[in-house]
Order: sequence, then C-alpha cells, then structure tokens
Amino acid sequence: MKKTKIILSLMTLLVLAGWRIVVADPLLSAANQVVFTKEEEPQPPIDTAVNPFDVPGNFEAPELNIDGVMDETEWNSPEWSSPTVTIGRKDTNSASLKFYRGEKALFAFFTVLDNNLLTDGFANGDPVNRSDSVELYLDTQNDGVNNKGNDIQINIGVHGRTRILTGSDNVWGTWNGLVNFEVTVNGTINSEGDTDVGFNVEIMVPYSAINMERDDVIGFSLGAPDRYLSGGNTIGTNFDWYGWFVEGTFIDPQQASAYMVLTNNQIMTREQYNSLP
Ligand SMILES: [Ca+2]
Ligand SMILES: [Ca+2]
Ligand SMILES: [Ca+2]
Ligand SMILES: [Ca+2]
Repeated sequence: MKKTKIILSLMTLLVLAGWRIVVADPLLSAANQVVFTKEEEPQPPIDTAVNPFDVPGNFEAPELNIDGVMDETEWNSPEWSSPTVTIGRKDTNSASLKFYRGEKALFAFFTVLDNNLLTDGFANGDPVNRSDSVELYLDTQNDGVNNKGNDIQINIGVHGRTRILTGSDNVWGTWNGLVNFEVTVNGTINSEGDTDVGFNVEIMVPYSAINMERDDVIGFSLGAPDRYLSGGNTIGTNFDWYGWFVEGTFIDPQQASAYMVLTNNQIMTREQYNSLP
C-alpha cells in the first residue's frame, strides 16, 4: 500500500492568533492544510498522480524518486549521504534513519521494523504520535535554540497521516513549508491477526522551504512511536514513544541544544563538532 501526501500549510492570521491551540488540537492543524497557488500567477492544477513537482515555474522535479523505496545510488554517496542511525522500539522493533543531501533538497529515509502495525484512527495531528510513526526534528541552522523558525518537526504515520510543525514565538506552530513523502507498508494496518514486517518513509524537503543550503551544518534528532495494543490510548499500555540515545545520552527532540550535528556526510555530537579544527 502506498500513500503520497503533499502538505502545504498557509499560516493564516487566524492561525497566528490561535496557534497555541494548534499544538494541542489536531483538527485545527488538519483543517489548515491547503494547496497554495500564487494569486498573481495562476498555475495549472497539479496532477499528483504524475509528478507533483513537475510544474513549469513552480517546483523542481525531485532528484530522487519519492516512492518509499531506497534504490537510488545517491543514498550511498560518499560525499552527501549520512551514516544510518538506528533506534530500538517495542521488543525487536526498530527505526533507522539516513539522510541524503541533494542539490536542491534534503532527503530522509526511515526504515521501520514493526511486527504489529497499528494507528490511532486516521486523523492528522496528535493521533499520529500515538500511531506507528516516525519523527524527524531539524535545527536547520544548528543554533541549538528551541522552537525558532529554523526548527522543523515532521511526524509521519504508517497510514500516511502527518503532524508537521515549525518553531515560532518559542512554541511549536503549524508550518507553511512543503514536504513531499511516500510511505510503503509491508504488512497490514490495524489487523492484528498476522505478523507485520514494517514500513518505510521517504521524505523530501526543499532547501528553500527550510532556509538551508546543501552544505550547511544542521542539528537533528528523531523519534519513533510504537503502537502495540489497540483499543486504548494509554501510554505504556497501548503505545510508547521511543527516542535516540548516543552513548547513554538522550538526544531530546524538545531540546535543540541536545541535538546531534549532521555535516555533509558525518554525524557527531555538538562538542565533537565544536572541537573540529
Ligand atoms: Ca526512492
Ligand atoms: Ca533552532
Ligand atoms: Ca497487521
Ligand atoms: Ca507497532
């Protein structure tokens, strides 16, 4: 099963006035996802079945095929691809993350092992965090400061639902950027009579949307909630949140100062980065 989503959120004055609510209200977040077209320069309708970025004067064609399959040679580029980070989830489940820095966009690929694929309904927003999902946190200017405009949170569920936020005014708010992604699922969602394998998520974020360039040093963290028992929403009983530890240190996604640093092709602690010659 494949699900493709293009998320464009306009940050309206309404949202500006009420985005503290947005953080806690998934419905408001979902309701604000609209397709953006320039008023002064109307574009033809985007045929997402073909190529959502292949529109003259609008978006560049993706450098990689955003299909949830990691078969492009770029993922093994010695110069522009990262090492793979793997975190544990429930039992033997896990989630792995790898980056590729394209010419015009940042690509991230999650490979998730999960023997019981479950979601909390099918809404965008907070239920995604209680579903089998992946979470990518970026501090695109590596300033180590929380919840600024250079901080992006991208949560994507096995069911293709999303919760995508950016920092502003010291809280997480809805984001007016663009994420292109696709999920491939190996198993059955919300069907517990079988043993599932997992799911993959391939993500593309244009540099122009996150104010970074190809060789910028960025901070990042990740998480991967695992839902393992349907019929409730009690953390510790129905699902757990799993994060990243590096040599015993928690890479807290809510603390940009704790993020790991990603150079063109290396991952290191902030201390290691700061001590580079
Ligand atoms: Ca691909
Ligand atoms: Ca920041
Ligand atoms: Ca299943
Ligand atoms: Ca699960």
